[in-house]
Amino acid sequence: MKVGVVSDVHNNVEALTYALEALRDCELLLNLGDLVSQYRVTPEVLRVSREAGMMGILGNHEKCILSLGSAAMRSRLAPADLAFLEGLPDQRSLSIDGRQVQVVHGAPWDDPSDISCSYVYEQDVRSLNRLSATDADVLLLGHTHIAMATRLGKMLVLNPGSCGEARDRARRLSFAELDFAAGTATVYEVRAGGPPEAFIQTSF
Ligand SMILES: [Mn+2]
Repeated sequence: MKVGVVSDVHNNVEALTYALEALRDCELLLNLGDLVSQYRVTPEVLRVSREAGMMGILGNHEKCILSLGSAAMRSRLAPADLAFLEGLPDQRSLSIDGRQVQVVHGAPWDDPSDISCSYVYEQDVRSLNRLSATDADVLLLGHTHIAMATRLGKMLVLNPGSCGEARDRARRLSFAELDFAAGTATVYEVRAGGPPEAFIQTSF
């Protein structure tokens, strides 16, 4: 099965639409959270995500919108959009082609009741050591807006980067595709006016 992964879209409908077009062969589409932003929700991004049948989780921005202090923000949302956000789980555990896949926004140990999420960077040995306790074949995470693919024992840890708000040095927007039959994971850069370009490729 081919699985498309986007994270941290932050209302960027144009980049999400680009990624969905590139991922059109995928049978499953995942969104790792922060589809919208804490102080701004573009209904269009929710519509595009829903129409594509994306399976999502909460990011810290959605958790903030759903928290006690954001009643004013919630009152501005269409009921269906609010219900959509309320229906998102904090994490997901999936079985895909016989492999265990854990889907989180920041890190598996994040507290669902806390709106802050952990940042896991490739250079952060302490966090990576902590991740190695995760019982999964593939761990998908986002939040840093920086793409990463690293192996911890048998587990692939993959961050597709942000498909909406670039924060890496190359100012890249990106998304990922995992081919579970071939055992390959690829992170692609969104390139305006052209086809996506792979910049991380690994096997799992
Ligand atoms: Mn985030």
